[in-house]
Amino acid sequence: MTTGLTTSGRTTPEPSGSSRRPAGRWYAGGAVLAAAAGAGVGHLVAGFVSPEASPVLAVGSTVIDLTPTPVKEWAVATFGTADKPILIGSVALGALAVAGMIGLVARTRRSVGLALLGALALTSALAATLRPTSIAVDLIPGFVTALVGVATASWFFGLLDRWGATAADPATGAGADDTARGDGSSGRRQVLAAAAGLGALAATAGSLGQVLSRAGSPSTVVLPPAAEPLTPLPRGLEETVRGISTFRTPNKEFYRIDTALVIPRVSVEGWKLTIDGEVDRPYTLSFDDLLAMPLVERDITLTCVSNEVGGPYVGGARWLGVRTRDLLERAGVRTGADQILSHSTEGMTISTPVQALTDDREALVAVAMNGEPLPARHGFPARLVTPGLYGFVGATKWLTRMEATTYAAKRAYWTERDWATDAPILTQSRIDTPRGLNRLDAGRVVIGGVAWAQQRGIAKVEVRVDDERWQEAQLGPDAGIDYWRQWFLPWDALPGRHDLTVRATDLSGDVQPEGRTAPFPEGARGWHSIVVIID
Ligand SMILES: Nc1nc2c(c(=O)[nH]1)N[C@H]1C(S)=C(S)[C@@H](COP(=O)(O)O)O[C@H]1N2
Ligand SMILES: [Mo]
Repeated sequence: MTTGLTTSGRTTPEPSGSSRRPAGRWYAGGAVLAAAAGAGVGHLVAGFVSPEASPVLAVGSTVIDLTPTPVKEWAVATFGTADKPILIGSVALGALAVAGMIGLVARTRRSVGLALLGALALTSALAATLRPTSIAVDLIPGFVTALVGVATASWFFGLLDRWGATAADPATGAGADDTARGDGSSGRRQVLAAAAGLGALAATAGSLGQVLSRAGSPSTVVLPPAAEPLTPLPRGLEETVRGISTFRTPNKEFYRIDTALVIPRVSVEGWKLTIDGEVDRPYTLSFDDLLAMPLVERDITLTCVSNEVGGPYVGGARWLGVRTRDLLERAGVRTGADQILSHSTEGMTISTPVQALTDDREALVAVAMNGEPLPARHGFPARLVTPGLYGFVGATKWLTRMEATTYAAKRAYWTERDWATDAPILTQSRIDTPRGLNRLDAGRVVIGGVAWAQQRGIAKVEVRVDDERWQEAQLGPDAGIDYWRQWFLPWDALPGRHDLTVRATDLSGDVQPEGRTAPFPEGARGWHSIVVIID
């Protein structure tokens, strides 16, 4: 047995002398396999909790988020639709290469190597939380990756150490990997079997994760065209006003608010929509039945009641869906029912006035968003979208049942938590650019942002610099009263500290009130104001 002393007799920090360990490439390879196994299991876990938080995808997405627009455009122009696979492949290869180098370190400095490997894996958890749409559970896949990666690496390195200790011939100085004699051959077999095991774990977990994150995936659904298509959305001000919210919010950037710890993965095959309660003819539809009804397109800006003045929980999208009016008329809602209590697959209940779901605003059971099937995080396969109402009273995701009832008889999830029972969206305006507390050069600055007053429409947006008079901003394209308006105002900025304030007026002539209120219980009121410093 070896004693932990090298032939020179000098004690090394590690129990067995490094010269008796297999060559560095074994450790590098082991670290690569352990990293792959960790990432594979992380990907599998992500398939359950949050596919976007899969370790490689999270890093890739954050790379995309952080890439300057010109570079992104170059990548799209150069690689076309292959840009994403290329990015993901590069991230994966890069991470494995780093893991390999860490393996070399781990050969002689075990704890440093393992710590570095853990840190590498945790980068993906960090990347996942940096995403604009991240939620707490997005941390889990990265942590699992770190745990599995470090544990399997430590185990594998241990096998290598033991192999080295038994196979090395101190007299000749033969390295373990050069010898297949004596005890060494069984050690080598063990190491190779372990390596194959790690490879298999990586591959199996990784592909299972892939299956999971695609199960019930929107990408498998083919949607029929709208019976009443809209003309394309006009070009937005984002082409000319740098830093303004895009007129249409891309699905990937659309805010996400829900109570679901794990994004429900609903398969189209098993999904049903039941319309029952106080109705004459209760019925149940399959997804195909739903798609067979007339589909209409609507441009609707969705807003969360929890959005603070100036906050991010608002987005504009083109929705495709079936009118709730058509669905409810088919069931025949009895007079007396005043609310539709909608239920989601994961148990959320949301109450919406029957009125709002049957009047001319044309609320939808939406199946697509911006030309794509609903993303899982936004309610795949079907959700409610009610123009003019905050999401918590009109935008049930993963919708599966609409129950006609009364407010007196049944209370929805948020109502039980003392939020408003009926909550029309309040008029709001937001300054997107410049950003608060930015330092800018004196001269021409374009102030720009968005304003919304769903169901009423925006008539006017005004901006005030410090205590000067209100100046009317120019409005961007108009996509109807349920959609937000972009606006901008060029400003000749003089040096100093300035307050910029915005307020909107709706088409009924009501000016947004100045006084701020908290979002609870019926939405925030008040003007958005920022401070900028001009040099
Ligand atoms: N099933 C379900 N649907 C839900 C919620 C939820 O928690 N569960 N949250 C609602 C709230 S508060 C809002 S603001 C919108 C947000 O929709 P989005 O995440 O697609 O932007 O969804 C609504 N629908
Ligand atoms: Mo919300």
